[in-house]
Amino acid sequence: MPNLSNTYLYGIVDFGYVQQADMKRVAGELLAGGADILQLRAKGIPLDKVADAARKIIPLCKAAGVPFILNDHPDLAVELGADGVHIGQDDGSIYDVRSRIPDGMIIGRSTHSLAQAKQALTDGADYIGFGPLFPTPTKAGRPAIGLGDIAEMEREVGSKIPAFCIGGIKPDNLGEVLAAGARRGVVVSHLLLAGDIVAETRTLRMAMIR
Ligand code: TZP
Ligand code: MG
Repeated sequence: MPNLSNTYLYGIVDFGYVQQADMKRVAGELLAGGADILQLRAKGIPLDKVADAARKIIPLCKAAGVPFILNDHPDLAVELGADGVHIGQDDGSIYDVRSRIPDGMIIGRSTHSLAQAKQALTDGADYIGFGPLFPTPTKAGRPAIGLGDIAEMEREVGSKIPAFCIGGIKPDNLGEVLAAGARRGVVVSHLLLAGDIVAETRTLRMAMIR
């Protein structure tokens, strides 16, 4: 299994912000800026388009030595040779997904509370997402959980598996997220909408490493 211990910034190429024709370029820019993990997220997109984008991104990730994670679609993730699959709370049990993928493939789980984070650890997730910390257009309608549980989540879960805080993280609130105890983060819209994705990714990652 790819080693996730030295990971800080998790980048996501999201069809909600990136056109099919730009997938490869944007993935390349996130990687050039130093993203430590890369996910392809494609909500409501036909599987052939998801596969097409993934096949363009995977060689870039391999060349950069960065794990490639597919959001949803465990069977497609296996077929594509992805390093891992990311599943939400409504995507079935980690146990079930584990039974459908080869040994050594990463399973990431979205969590939206301390209780869900602890449960994901118990269930054998390889990493978690924890949020949304702030309201975000990327997951509209999902209530923000705030920063209050980050420290305990890091103590109880983040000390055992990587835990990526997510949701509305931007340069102007990253300081308070880190001060609340976060050690890793996912940034989607701020990076995908940036004028210079490489520079913005580099800047955020350096701020996370401290
Ligand atoms: N899960 C929880 S919040 C979120 C996801 C996928 C969206 C994060 O995107 P952004 O644009 O960085 O707020
Ligand atoms: Mg899902």
